[in-house]
Amino acid sequence: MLWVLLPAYNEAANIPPLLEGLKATLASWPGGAPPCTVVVVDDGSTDDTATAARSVDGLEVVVLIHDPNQGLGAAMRTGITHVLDHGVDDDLLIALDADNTHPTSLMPGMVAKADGGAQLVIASRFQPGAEIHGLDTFRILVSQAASWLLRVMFPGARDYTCGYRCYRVALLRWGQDHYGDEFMNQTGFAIMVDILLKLRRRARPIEEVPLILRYDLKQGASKMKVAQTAITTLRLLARRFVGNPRGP
Ligand SMILES: Nc1nc2c(ncn2[C@@H]2O[C@H](COP(=O)(O)OP(=O)(O)OP(=O)(O)O)[C@@H](O)[C@H]2O)c(=O)[nH]1
Ligand SMILES: [Mg+2]
Repeated sequence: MLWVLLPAYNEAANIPPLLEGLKATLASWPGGAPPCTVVVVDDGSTDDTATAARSVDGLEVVVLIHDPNQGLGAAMRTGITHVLDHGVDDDLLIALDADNTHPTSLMPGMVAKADGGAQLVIASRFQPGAEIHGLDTFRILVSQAASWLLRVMFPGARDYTCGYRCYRVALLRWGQDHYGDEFMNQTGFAIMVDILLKLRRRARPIEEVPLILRYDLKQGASKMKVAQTAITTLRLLARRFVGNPRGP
């Protein structure tokens, strides 16, 4: 069974086209699609994100509500906890941004790699064949710098910050059992790096597929606070690097 997790903050305009894309992906899945449940975490949106998430027929969609807004990390924690509570170890969880920048057409390739034995598959901007449409040069440079720094400090992956990932539920359950409350304790964007650092040895070898980033399809302005996220993430890396993180 496939769980699709969408953390969503003011994504009412982006969720319907994303879910229509998911329906098309499932309909044309090579060899037939796995049963799929979508989990949308509406993170205290002030628009109609929850209504938009329920507006598409033909998909099983669970909407979990945060009120008020708690941040991407808290939204991920709520969604992953729901899947751990309702799914089984053999299930797969694909998380992606709800702003329609991550094409669902990459999912069959990610699931094929997971079925081939990978416990963690990342849609990566740093694999041959990756394409970035519509993102400004500054953001591209920041993500390249982050990738370079993280690869040097914590080898094992190339794209540490992209949220488009496929996890075997057993791997997430291991993280929950091993780290307890610390597993998903980052409330903001830093959760993406943090989870990866916590799982990376257990998940080895992490596989990546080339990401096609469709930033040009995103409706609405960027909500990412680049400077604040960079500072929080750098602090986290320093702590992890110096503090000898727990892990196998
Ligand atoms: N910004 C923001 N996003 C959140 C929050 N909670 C959940 N999200 C969702 O987290 C995902 C990633 O956020 P994005 O704003 O797309 O982050 P990004 O892709 O790094 O940057 P932009 O696309 O430029 O905004 C999206 O699906 C958001 O809707 C929150 O509190 N703030
Ligand atoms: Mg985005």
